[in-house]
Amino acid sequence: MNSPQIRKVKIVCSHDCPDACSIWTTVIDGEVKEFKGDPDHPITQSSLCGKVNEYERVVNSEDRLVTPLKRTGPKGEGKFEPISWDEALTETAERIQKILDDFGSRSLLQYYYAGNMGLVQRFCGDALFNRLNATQLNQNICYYGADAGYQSVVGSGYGIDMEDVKHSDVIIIWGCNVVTTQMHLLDFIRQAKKTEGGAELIVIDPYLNRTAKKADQFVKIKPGTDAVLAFALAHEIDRLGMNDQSFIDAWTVGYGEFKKETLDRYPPEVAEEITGIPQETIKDLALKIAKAKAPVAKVGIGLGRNSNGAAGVRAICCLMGVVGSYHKLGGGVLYDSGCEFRLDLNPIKHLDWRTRFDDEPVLMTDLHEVLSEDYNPSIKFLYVHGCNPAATNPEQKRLLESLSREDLFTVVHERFFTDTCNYADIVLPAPTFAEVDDLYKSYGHLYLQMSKKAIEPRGESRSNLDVIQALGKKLGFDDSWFDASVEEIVTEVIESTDDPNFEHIQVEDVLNCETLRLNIPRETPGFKDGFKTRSKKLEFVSQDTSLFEGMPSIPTYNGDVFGRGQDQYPFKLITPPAHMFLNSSFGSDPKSVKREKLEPKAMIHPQDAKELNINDQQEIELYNDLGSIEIIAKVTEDTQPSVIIAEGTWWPSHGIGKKGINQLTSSRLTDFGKGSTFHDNRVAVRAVIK
Ligand SMILES: Nc1nc2c(c(=O)[nH]1)N[C@H]1C(S)=C(S)[C@@H](COP(=O)(O)OP(=O)(O)OC[C@H]3O[C@@H](n4cnc5c(=O)[nH]c(N)nc54)[C@H](O)[C@@H]3O)O[C@H]1N2
Ligand SMILES: Nc1nc2c(c(=O)[nH]1)N[C@H]1C(S)=C(S)[C@@H](COP(=O)(O)OP(=O)(O)OC[C@H]3O[C@@H](n4cnc5c(=O)[nH]c(N)nc54)[C@H](O)[C@@H]3O)O[C@H]1N2
Ligand code: SF4
Ligand SMILES: [Mo]
Repeated sequence: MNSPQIRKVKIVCSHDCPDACSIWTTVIDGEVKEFKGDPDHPITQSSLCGKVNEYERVVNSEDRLVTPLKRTGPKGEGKFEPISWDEALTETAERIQKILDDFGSRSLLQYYYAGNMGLVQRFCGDALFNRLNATQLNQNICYYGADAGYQSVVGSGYGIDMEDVKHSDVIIIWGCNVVTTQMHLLDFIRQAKKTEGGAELIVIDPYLNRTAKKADQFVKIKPGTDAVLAFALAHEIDRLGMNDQSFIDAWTVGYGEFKKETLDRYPPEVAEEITGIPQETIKDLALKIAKAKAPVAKVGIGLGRNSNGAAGVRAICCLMGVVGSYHKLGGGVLYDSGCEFRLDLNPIKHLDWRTRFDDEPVLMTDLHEVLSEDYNPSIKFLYVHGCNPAATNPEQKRLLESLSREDLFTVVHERFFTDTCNYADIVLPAPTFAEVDDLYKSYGHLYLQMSKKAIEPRGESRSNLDVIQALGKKLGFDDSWFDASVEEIVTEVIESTDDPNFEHIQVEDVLNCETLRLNIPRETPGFKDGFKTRSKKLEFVSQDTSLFEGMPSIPTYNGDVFGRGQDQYPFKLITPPAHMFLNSSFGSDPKSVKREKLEPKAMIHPQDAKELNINDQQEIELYNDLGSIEIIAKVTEDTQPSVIIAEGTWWPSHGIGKKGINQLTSSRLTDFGKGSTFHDNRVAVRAVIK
């Protein structure tokens, strides 16, 4: 008997998570058997999250799609039969050609997101769809609100290296469930706590999430009122004369006006009324921030998913400026490092192939409308990859109706048969990240890393690049790009990138899959040499309001914008991620589903439960103008009165009555930045009597 062939291969996790972990896989006789965190990666440091630990169960799952499929029943019903790749690609290409001839390029839409964060696999579809001049997509589903709030004050640049959080003495996690959504930050928080004096960890959130359970202080805030808390903290710091005036004078603009127009209106007693936080707590917190040597605010993307989301993040960025935290090692605002990876992606996306720029890209959050019958131009061809809109998009009821349109030809490229596949005409099988080559940046840390496949794609699955190239060739395109390998494309990306952060990065090192830190000095505050705004200063008052449509020049709070006039729906509904899912990924993985207690739940406060005669574990109905769902109640003081928390974007098909939480979420946008508002919904609640 031959002895087994054992190989260890270093790869990168492709899930939409800021940690972009480096992983050692063990391959035995061509099958992946083990996933271990890379001990040498400065962020991964040997550990993987519960989702990707034992990821061999996902790669080797019996549920993986392994052949192309063609629909045989009505849309939505899920009846399919296997077909060959040649049939699938030929039919898809013929459809594209016919639609182009009959309706023009505006009728084609590529719909994708970050199911695979690898730069080549994620963005390669752009090359083909730019070539075809298809309708463009504005990818606003995730972070646009928070981003706009951040950029309006400090510009597009990282504020602090996540590794430097170890130098902070007051760590405020503000609207971010780090334990679940960015777990490797915890290592640096632990280090900060271990130093002499020990850092204090404060969590500000509407509910006691997993991170809040680990905090020294938990501040339970009414949803959407963060701007007011930040203003009141700054107000109090200013009243005590503890603002950092020399920082303000040297590095900021507009403080006087900001103080007069905004801060003066929000003393702690006014803020108590709006935020639900006792004024003593606000004063105590203000003192902690003012006295801290290096206070840091870790701002979550989730914080931005509110009608006041951009204003909230903006106010926090201003608050941290009042105490000059940005120039203190370990201090500042920790938000997103993705902006530092200014790679030239044209070799992947080929925007230069597009010749038509005459219409506004459609918003991801409007997909339900864009695919509807009366939308102009009528979309006739939809190509979905790296996302599961039937589960993760807002206005689910209307979206599923739109996806059911018989005159819409839909192709879904997927690893698993998701709910979106139910609405496809053709389903194509995709590999996991263990089966493809790619280049990865991160939106949490500052390391670039390439990953090369550990095993061949399972079954007949083919990578995004492979499928897009094959489809392009069927459509008659013969540029060399349609034959290029991932390595060749990555080489071109690195060679054509002209940015100081990449100055020292060599193509050979990238291709050798080394973990490469950007050329950003260690232990140095992010904005040491100036902010990334046009004025180079921190802008308490915006010097360029044209940056974001609808942005007022001075930070403001607009009240409960969404709730106004919705008294018939007295509860606020927040829908944050589940610990064991990644958006809707892992939604069909038995280990994850078991750890998430098998079914979707909605947290409701005991006070409300009593009033509505709702018992723990009882079925309840949540409803509003958009839709309704039945869900199991979890009666708990972790939430607050009038606030329902439903963790996890479960697949609709796994919910009672096959309806998901996004039946209740809307396509309303943030105050500015055009972000999604998944955490700002109004619903009514009633017990289901059986
Ligand atoms: N395990 C896991 N990890 C993930 C994901 C996942 O689904 N599962 N998703 C990934 C993706 S795509 C993203 S974008 C990130 C998102 O990760 P985060 O930035 O952590 O954002 P969310 O988890 O959406 O929300 C974080 C917290 O914001 C709180 N929040 C909601 N509204 C408000 C408010 O008005 N004020 C305050 N102060 N807090 C509020 C929520 O209650 C929640 O606890 O996580 C990534 N990581
Ligand atoms: N209610 C509510 N809804 C939300 C959110 C929320 O907090 N609450 N969060 C929102 C946010 S922040 C985001 S980012 C979106 C994310 O929503 P989606 O972008 O839909 O993300 P996932 O649900 O993880 O779906 C990713 C899909 O990509 C597939 N995939 C993975 N790798 C590949 C590959 O290489 N090729 C192909 N073709 N497919 C692949 C996976 O199998 C998976 O089904 O959801 C949003 N929806
Ligand atoms: S999902 Fe995030 S934490 Fe888990 S392995 Fe992937 S990158 Fe790491
Ligand atoms: Mo996201």
